[in-house]
Amino acid sequence: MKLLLTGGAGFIGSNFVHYLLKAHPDWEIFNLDKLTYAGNLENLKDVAGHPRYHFIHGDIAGAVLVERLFSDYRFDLVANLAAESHVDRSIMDAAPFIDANIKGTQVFLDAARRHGVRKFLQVSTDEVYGSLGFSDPPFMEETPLDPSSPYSASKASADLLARAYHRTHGLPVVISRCSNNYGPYQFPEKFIPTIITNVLADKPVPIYGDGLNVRDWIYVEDHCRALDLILTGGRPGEVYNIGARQERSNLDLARSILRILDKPEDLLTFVKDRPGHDRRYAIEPAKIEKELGWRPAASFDECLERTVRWYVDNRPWWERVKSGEYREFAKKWYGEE
Ligand code: NAD
Ligand code: TDX
Repeated sequence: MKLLLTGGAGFIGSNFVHYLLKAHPDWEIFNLDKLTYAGNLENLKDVAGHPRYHFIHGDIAGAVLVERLFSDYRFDLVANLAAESHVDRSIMDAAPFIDANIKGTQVFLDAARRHGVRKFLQVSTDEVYGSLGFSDPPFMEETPLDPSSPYSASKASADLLARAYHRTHGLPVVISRCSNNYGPYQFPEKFIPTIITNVLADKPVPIYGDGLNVRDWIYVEDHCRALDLILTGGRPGEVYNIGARQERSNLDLARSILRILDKPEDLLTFVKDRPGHDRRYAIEPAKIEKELGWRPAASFDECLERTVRWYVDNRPWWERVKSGEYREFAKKWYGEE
């Protein structure tokens, strides 16, 4: 089986590459990644020479390259993870989000349609559903799309394109919508690695607004296992929500991390709120649990401790990311690209 995965040098993508190489000893994995600021080949250093893993440096919106890859390699499966992924950046400048998340998805869908694939997995997010009130029921697969940020609007657009290619062209598309991930290799612009790395450096932790916004957290390896199950067993044309039923307010979460690291609460600093800040996300994962037998492998507390420990043990990794030094790695590795 040949799988083309996009965005594999990012947080979830690099965890997914590691996961797939172990889970499927007969699969060949091709990773197409543009290496934006969020792509870091250090995340994949240990698999760089693996006989079943191939890295391709390129843009998913580059139609010529994408067409060549599909005709040269005849992929069986596609998992589209590549995206601009940070809400705050999309507020500052939406343009790269339109190019990568919408245009890139369209280019990929067209290539898959021309060449045929067994399954096209579009990796999406719970943010496309918009914001919940504190007492609302969680998002279901049928919940109408109601995105708030340019990021989530671009992901919702990609979902609609993917669904249209299924309905119009019969492309075997499945869409996954997962809640907030945490774990190793997450870029320290996102909330959990921001908290951990700031606390480890005794720097203030920025809490947006009143800190009472709620997110539903999932350990990245549980997400990877869900994606694998959807790729192999998900029904074409269907959407699968993924979430571990672990809602936490931002303030509670930050306090838990301070407790794990035995640091004082006065590091928490309230700052100006994010414009259009969604109040609450909560995912109902009953469909994937029932249809595909998915369950999280370990408790939230255990996975959070494991994640904090990873950042403690891998300080050089995040220090290189925060200083920008990690970008030199690709140049050295590939001889000055
Ligand atoms: P990330 O920002 O860590 O990584 C994104 C990767 O995509 C990077 O390696 C980057 O270089 C690559 N990329 C960006 N634009 C590209 C382009 N035009 N062509 C090729 N590669 C490109 O993101 P992440 O957090 O790992 O998220 C991965 C996917 O999962 C995204 O589609 C995101 O919307 C989705 N998702 C993320 C979360 C989360 O909590 N992080 C939750 C649900 C869904
Ligand atoms: O410094 C911060 N302080 C803070 O209070 C940051 C970075 C965030 N926050 C808050 C905003 C959110 O309520 O923490 C919460 C989580 O923020 P992010 O890590 O930026 O995640 P979110 O906006 O919820 O989006 C994430 O989950 C869904 C990912 O970035 C998306 O890629 C994914 O689709």
